[in-house]
Amino acid sequence: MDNKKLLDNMNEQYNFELESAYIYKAMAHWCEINDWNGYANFLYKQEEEEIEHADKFKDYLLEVGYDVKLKAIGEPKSDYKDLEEIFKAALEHEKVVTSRIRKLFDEAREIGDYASEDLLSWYITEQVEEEASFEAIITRLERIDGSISGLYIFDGEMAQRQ
Ligand code: OFO
Repeated sequence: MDNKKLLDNMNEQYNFELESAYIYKAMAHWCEINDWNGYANFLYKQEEEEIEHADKFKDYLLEVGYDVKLKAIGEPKSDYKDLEEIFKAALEHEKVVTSRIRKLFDEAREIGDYASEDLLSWYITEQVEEEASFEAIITRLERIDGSISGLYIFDGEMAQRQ
């Protein structure tokens, strides 16, 4: 592992964050199509957050003189059974992100790249929040257990995410 390889891997993660945004956008579309506008709002905000995560990598890579590259993004899953399936898929996705970030952090540490390590530690903290937020939603949906009135009340709360 050298610095160039680490930056290549961070460029991959830049693209992966954009892919995350695309996945959440598709989930939000499913919610809107199924008239769950509050859950859709939450997921569109999540999409925006992923773009911010992506841009943080992009800004850093440009700052250190790396030739940032965009890659093709695959078609995201668009067919879901219900809201629980969506948010469980989101949590699983976040777990993948967490393991990728940890791997990058280990690589930065291994080569003594303090600046990259510092940037990646921000993402490590952010991932704790990301996973906790989806876990809380899943717990709530499990408690609601398919009750339409419960789902509507929660939809109203999800509409509040700024
Ligand atoms: Fe959802 O944390 Fe970025 O990808």
